[in-house]
Amino acid sequence: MYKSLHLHIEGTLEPELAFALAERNGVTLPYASRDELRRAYSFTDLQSFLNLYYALMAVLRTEDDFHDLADAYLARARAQGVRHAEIFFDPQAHTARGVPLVTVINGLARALDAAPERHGITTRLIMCFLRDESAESALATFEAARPHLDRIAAVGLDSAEVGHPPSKFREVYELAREAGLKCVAHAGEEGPPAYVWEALDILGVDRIDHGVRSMEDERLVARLAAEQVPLTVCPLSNVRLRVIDDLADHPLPAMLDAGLLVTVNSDDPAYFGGYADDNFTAVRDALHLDDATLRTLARNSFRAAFLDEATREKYL
Ligand code: ES4
Ligand code: ZN
Repeated sequence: MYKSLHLHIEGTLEPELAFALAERNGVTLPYASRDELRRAYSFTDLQSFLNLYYALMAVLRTEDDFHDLADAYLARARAQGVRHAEIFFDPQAHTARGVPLVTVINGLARALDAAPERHGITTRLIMCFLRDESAESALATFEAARPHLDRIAAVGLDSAEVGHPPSKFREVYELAREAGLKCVAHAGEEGPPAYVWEALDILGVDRIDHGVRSMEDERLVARLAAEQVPLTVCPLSNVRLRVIDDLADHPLPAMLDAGLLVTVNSDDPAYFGGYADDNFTAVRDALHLDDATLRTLARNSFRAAFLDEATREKYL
């Protein structure tokens, strides 16, 4: 039974749904067919992926679109054994296209509210700021979301990492924490270990998303191990975005050996070749993980989840 702690809902948009929503909304995609679109999924780095990820979002326009996207994800996640999902969304990627924030949140929330009954999955929603946009834009997004904070468990930070250090977002994280939200941030995916230090020391995050490049800094590894800071690692993502050359070379075993609280997650499953169980199966086979290690990974995601006491008991 899996907990999914690092999943971008926009990254679950499968070509089939993209074309269906394009037709429903009268949006023309620059791809003739689903197969042609799938052929565009050969990425050279994070930015080459983000270009397609943002372009395809053009099909997401109405509250029903966001509902249908999330509902399709939840069905697929449950089929892969996910029982709890903490789900990122990128409000600025939609408001910048003229889709109101309330449309996005209401659509997602309608699917998430129905998820325990309909799919047997509990959920949390994590609102991410685009780090390649300005600090002012993040602040404006947070203020616009204030009336909806009862639906949001945490804030996060994603998009193009290099050149956009966590320190840029000190103020908005302070406001989020004051409002009672948990804090996470992508750091150490393409960016250097210094960005992981900043996420910890300046943003005060409760988890690091990715964090694989932390392994380049011994002192940082010691800190992450001592404080048991959860790291949401995404193995298939790392390979597809060329953060790691080959799954067989993934630092996951070294991270576990160093005593880090590592979890396995799927990131943008429609783009990177797999959902939760696909990621677990891939690392198990490529890295020859034994059953005890797989159990440790499952336990870690339980420890790292933002569960309230009642939900936690349910999963004990
Ligand atoms: C993302 Cl893999 C990854 N990294 C950073 N930002 C993202 N947004 C969606 N997927
Ligand atoms: Zn991510």
